[in-house]
Amino acid sequence: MEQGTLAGPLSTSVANLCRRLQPQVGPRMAAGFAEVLRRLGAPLQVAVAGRIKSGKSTLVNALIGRRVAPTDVGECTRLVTRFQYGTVDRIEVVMRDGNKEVLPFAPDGMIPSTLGIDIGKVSHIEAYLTNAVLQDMTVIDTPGLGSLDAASVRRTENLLGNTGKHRKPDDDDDELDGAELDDVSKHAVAGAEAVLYVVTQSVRADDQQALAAFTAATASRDAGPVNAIAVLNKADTIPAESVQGADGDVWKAASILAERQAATLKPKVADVLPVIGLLAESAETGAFTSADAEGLRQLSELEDDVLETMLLSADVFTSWECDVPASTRMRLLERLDLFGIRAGVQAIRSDPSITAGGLRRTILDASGLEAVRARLNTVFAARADGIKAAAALASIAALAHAAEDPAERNRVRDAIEVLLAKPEAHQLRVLEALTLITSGAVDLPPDLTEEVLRVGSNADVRVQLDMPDADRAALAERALERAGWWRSFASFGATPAQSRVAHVVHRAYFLIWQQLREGK
Ligand SMILES: Nc1nc2c(ncn2[C@@H]2O[C@H](COP(=O)(O)OP(=O)(O)OP(=O)(O)O)[C@@H](O)[C@H]2O)c(=O)[nH]1
Ligand SMILES: [Mg+2]
Repeated sequence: MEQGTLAGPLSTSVANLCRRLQPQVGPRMAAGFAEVLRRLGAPLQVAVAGRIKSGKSTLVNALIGRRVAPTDVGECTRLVTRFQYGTVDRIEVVMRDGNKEVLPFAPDGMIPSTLGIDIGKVSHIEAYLTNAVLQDMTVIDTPGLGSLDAASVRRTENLLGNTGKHRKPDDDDDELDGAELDDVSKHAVAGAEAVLYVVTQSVRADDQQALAAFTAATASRDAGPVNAIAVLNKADTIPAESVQGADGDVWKAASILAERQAATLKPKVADVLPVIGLLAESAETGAFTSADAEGLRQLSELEDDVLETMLLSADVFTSWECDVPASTRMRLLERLDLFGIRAGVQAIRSDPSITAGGLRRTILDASGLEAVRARLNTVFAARADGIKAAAALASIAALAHAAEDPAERNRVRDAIEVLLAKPEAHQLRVLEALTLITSGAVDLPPDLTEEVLRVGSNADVRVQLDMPDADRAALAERALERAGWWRSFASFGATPAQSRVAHVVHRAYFLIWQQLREGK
C-alpha cells in the first residue's frame, strides 16, 4: 500500500477518523476505511473527460509531458487509464475479476494500442510513470462520452460516479469473502475528485448532462466550479471568419467562443479556457524535434503565395509539388496541423536566428497550455485538502449508509458530526460558499465577489488579504477589520442568501486572524 502525504489539516482529521473507527466496525466497513485512507494519501485524482475525439488523450500527454496515452485509434482509447506516479515505469491491466497483468510499453514508449487481452474482461489500466507532475496529481484518461460503444460509456460513467442508482453486483463478480469491498462500496470510493472537461466548438445538450451528473456524484453535494475546469480544445480548427468580432484572428475567435460556452456551461464550471492540445503535446513531449524545426525552416523559404496556397488545406499541403519532402510535410502536419505550421513559419520569418528550442517555446506559447496549467494549480492544488476530504467524507457517509448494523451506522455518523464541528472543517463551508458565488446562485457586488474568491481559493495569507508586503501585525489588523465588516454585513446589509456566505467569510477572516496572532 502506498503511503502518501495528506493534502492538509482537514484530510488529516478525516484520516484520523478512519483509523480510530477501523477497529470498531465490521470487516467490510473496515476494508472501506482502508480504501478511503489509501485515497486520502494519494494525489488529487483529476479525470480528463469529454466527448469522443475531443482530444482528451492528447491533452493528457501534454500535461504529463510524455506521449504515453494512445490517441486516434486502437482499443485503449476505449479504456479508462489512470496515470499515476511510480518509481519505475510500469503498466498494469486491471481485470474485472481483480487480477492484474503487467504489460510492456510499446516500442515508442506508449501504452500499446492493442492489449492482446479480451477487452471485455478488462476493468481499466493503471500506468505508473516517473514523471514529476504526477506526484501532485493523478491524471485519468477516459473514453469519450457519447461514443457509440456502450461498454466504454459504462466504464467512463462508473469512473465519474454517474451510475445513478447503486449498481447491482455483476453476475461474474467474485463471491465476497467479508474483507472484500462489495460493488456498492467500491463505487462509493472510486469516483474522480476533480475533472478537466474537454469541449470543442459546440457544446451539446448532453455535454451539460454529463457535467451535471459528474458534479452530482462528486464529493460535496454542490460541487461544481470548485472542482471542474473546462477547456475549449482544438482552438486552431475554429474558422475565425465565421466568428463575429474576431477580425479573422483564430485565438480571438476561440476566446469569444470559449466565453459563450462558459455562459452555457454555467453554473457547472467557472470559465472555459481555449487551448490547442495538439501543439501543447508536440511541444511538451519532445515530439517536435530539430528535424521538424528544419522542415519549418525549409517551408519558410518558399514563396509567400505558394505557401499560402499550400496552407489552404491538409490535402493541398501534403500533395503540392515542392522541394520540401512530402514525408517532412506529413510529419509537420501530424504534429502541428496547419495553424501550428503557419505559426512556426511566421516565427522563423520574424526571427531567422530562432533555434529549435525557441520554436518549441513559440509552439508552447501558441498552445495556451500554460494558462490551463496555472489554473489547475491554483484551483485544484489550493483546494486539494478540501476536495479530497469532502470526497472521503462522502465515501464514508456512503459506507455508513450501506452498513447493515444500525449501531455501526450511527457510530460512523456521529463521528462525522463531531468532525464537521472542528475548525478545519470550515474549509468545506468555504468550498460551498465559493460554489454559491461562482455559480451565480448567490449574487454579490463585483468587489465583494472578488474578495470572497481571493480569501477562499488561496493558501497564502498575504495573497488572501491582498497585502503582498505587509508584516504580521498589519496582516492581523486587516484580517480583524475584514472579519468585523463581514459580520455586520451578514447581520445588516445582506439578503438571507448573501448572509450565509458572509458568515463563512467572516469566520475565514477570523481564523486567519487567530492563526496570525498565535504566530503560526
Ligand atoms: N488540430 C488539432 N487536432 C487535435 C487537437 N487535439 C487533438 N487533436 C487530434 O484529434 C484526434 C483525436 O485526439 P485524441 O486525443 O485521441 O482524442 P480523445 O478525446 O482522446 O479520443 P477518444 O479517446 O477516442 O474519445 C487526434 O488525431 C489528435 O491529433 C488540437 O488541438 N488541434
Ligand atoms: Mg482518448
